[in-house]
Amino acid sequence: MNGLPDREAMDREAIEQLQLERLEATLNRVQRNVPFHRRRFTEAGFDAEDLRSLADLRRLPFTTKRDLRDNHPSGLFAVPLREVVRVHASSGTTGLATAVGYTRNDLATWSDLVARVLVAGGVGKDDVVQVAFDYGLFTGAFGFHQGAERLGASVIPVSSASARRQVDILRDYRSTALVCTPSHAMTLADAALDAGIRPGELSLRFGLFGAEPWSESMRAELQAKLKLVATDNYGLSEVGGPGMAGECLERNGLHVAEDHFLVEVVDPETLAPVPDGTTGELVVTTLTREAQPVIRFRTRDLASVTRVPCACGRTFARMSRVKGRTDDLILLKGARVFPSEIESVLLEVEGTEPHYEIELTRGDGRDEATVRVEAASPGDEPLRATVERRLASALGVSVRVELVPPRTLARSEGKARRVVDRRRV
Ligand code: DLL
Repeated sequence: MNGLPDREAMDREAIEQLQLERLEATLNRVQRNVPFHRRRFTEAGFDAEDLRSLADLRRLPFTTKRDLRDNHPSGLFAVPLREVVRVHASSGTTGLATAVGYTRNDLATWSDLVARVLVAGGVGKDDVVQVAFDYGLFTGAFGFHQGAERLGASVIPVSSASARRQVDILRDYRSTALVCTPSHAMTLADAALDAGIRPGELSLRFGLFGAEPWSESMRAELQAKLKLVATDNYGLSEVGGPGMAGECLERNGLHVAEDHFLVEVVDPETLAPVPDGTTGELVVTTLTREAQPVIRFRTRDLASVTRVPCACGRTFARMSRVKGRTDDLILLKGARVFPSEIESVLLEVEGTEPHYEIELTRGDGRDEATVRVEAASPGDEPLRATVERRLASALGVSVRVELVPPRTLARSEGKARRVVDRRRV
């Protein structure tokens, strides 16, 4: 299959040579076919023919979500509409969802890339893959569906059935791999427990979770509750959806498909590149997308990248877990807090459940945060005080904690909404 281990184990020089060739082709194509990019190149005094090294890419301006919105839905297409065979869209968490087009070749590449992520996460052609993402404009379900089919696995497209029904399907169809968001996996784990189904009764072996931030403690919890090996995978619709990066079984960073994507990490304020290992904003350039290439797209996701080869033999750069989004950052009494940091603490404290919500309010001109977390004994005052103390010491700022009875916080079927911001209401 195109792009399985030999490609993923290329040496660095060969990777960079391939990237340069593909970048040259991409820049030439967008310069020729997309007025937006042509104008930006001219403004920067850049001609695609001048590209000599990967570093020359830095001469080009960044593309932002705003640029995609201004050109929605098809203004950034680099091919005529008749060559676009599929359209998906971003989830629109931070405003207007923008369209993403695919040519026939884009769909084939996408399937290969997701198949790679599945293989890296332990899945093979004998597996039964239950896809519990919502089928629709969201890229997650179709991406994994096609990737699993490409691999030759059996696909169960459950989409968004009720949690109880999904658990029955997990059991009855003996699904061996579960693909969804980590928060949804947690909902399924609880639903299994409620239905009196012990994890051992399920046939699950691998969980491929992504599309939202999660933590190592959440991984530990999911692995224990569902008796599977859980890997993280990352992507965004603007670059095609899932398939951009995924963990191998070492679970030590997400391998970026560097033959199809070029990643940079920049300081989100100065936009200057940061060294490997330093957290910054991830910037992505697509190297093979035909319908809608993106050039230096600012993802707003914060992560670091390392190019140290992995113990699994893959040489592609690895990105860290996404630490948060630049726009998720909560500024609380001068401290900078990410929801994922709160999650890590909550999951470490014995007695609380991995279901929580952070409510932000403004009282007396000051921002306040209330963390609501489910607990089996919501009246347990010492437990509440412990959580408050642990959060204060981890975050460097105090937040109010409320324990609420199990199953009282809203469950989402797709991406979890952890932060309820009432400051602007
Ligand atoms: O969420 C694509 C995807 C589908 C990835 C299925 C993985 C699995 P969007 O809806 O455009 O695309 O949302 C992209 O979700 O910029 C991140 O902020 C967040 N995100 C995606 N994967 C992860 C992850 C899909 N593994 C946005 N960890 C991205 C943290 C993630 N955040």
